[in-house]
Amino acid sequence: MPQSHTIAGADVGTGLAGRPCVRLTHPAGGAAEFHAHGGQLLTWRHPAGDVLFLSARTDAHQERHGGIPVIFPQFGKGFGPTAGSLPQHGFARDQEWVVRSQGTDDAGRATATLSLESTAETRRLWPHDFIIELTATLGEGLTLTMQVSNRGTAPMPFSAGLHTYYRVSDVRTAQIEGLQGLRFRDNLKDWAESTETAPELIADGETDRVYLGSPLRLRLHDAARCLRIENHGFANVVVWNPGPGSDAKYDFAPGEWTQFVCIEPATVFNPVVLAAGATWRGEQAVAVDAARVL
Ligand code: TA6
Repeated sequence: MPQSHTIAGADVGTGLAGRPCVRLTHPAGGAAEFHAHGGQLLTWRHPAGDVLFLSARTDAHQERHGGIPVIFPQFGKGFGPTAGSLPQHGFARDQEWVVRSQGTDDAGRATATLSLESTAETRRLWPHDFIIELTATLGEGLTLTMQVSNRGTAPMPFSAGLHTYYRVSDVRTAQIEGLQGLRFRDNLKDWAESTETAPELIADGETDRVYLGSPLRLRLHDAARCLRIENHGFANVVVWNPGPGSDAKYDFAPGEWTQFVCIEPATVFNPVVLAAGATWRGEQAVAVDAARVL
């Protein structure tokens, strides 16, 4: 991939493990790889540094816990009567997606749309006809728009999310601003509910929380920079880091658990119920600012 980009562009090429991907480039936004495997935005190399975490290990499922895996149609192990009937976080991240279009938009940003449609295999796992269209747009910042349409004749209940792994200089000092006052449920405490009191949350030990009512704006500060994160359409935001001693479990190189925090726009507990023929839309937009001194 070129190191500097003078014009925006989106080209189909090959990425990790020789798999097809679209390479998005923009003079101010850097470069991003959008992979057909899982519909995963795997890397975003901004001129100020990598925004997304990807393990330095290449001997395992390097992409499983890095970049932005797509969650659909179940969050985690699921909730309610259908819990456990699908793989963890659903099947979309394991499917091969199709590159539908790539190019530049009217604002001169690089953009590409990948899609996943129901197949005989997905219908065996989950009895619905659907199409997901995921559009990545790279300008100064990066926007991911997830559109889910119900192509069946019955209502379609689903959960969805963008399991975003942000690279941070050290998770033990990185601060997430914008959660204060929100109710959250803690997966480490049998989903007990409390209110966030911290003006800036530091995930300095194992952390796995679902905040209720997605804030529209968050900031993630670390020693190097500040990220501005906006979520639309999702009901929740999840904050996750597996904490010390977790590297082997998640195929990370030693100490890599300190190098990321997941902040995931998601609809977790109460599924979206999409009427026949209807379309749902969720969006995550991320911009890079200069750091404030921590
Ligand atoms: O989103 C948080 C979470 O559900 C955690 O509970 C943890 O399991 C993590 O995602 C990773 O899940 P994965 O299936 O990708 O190993």
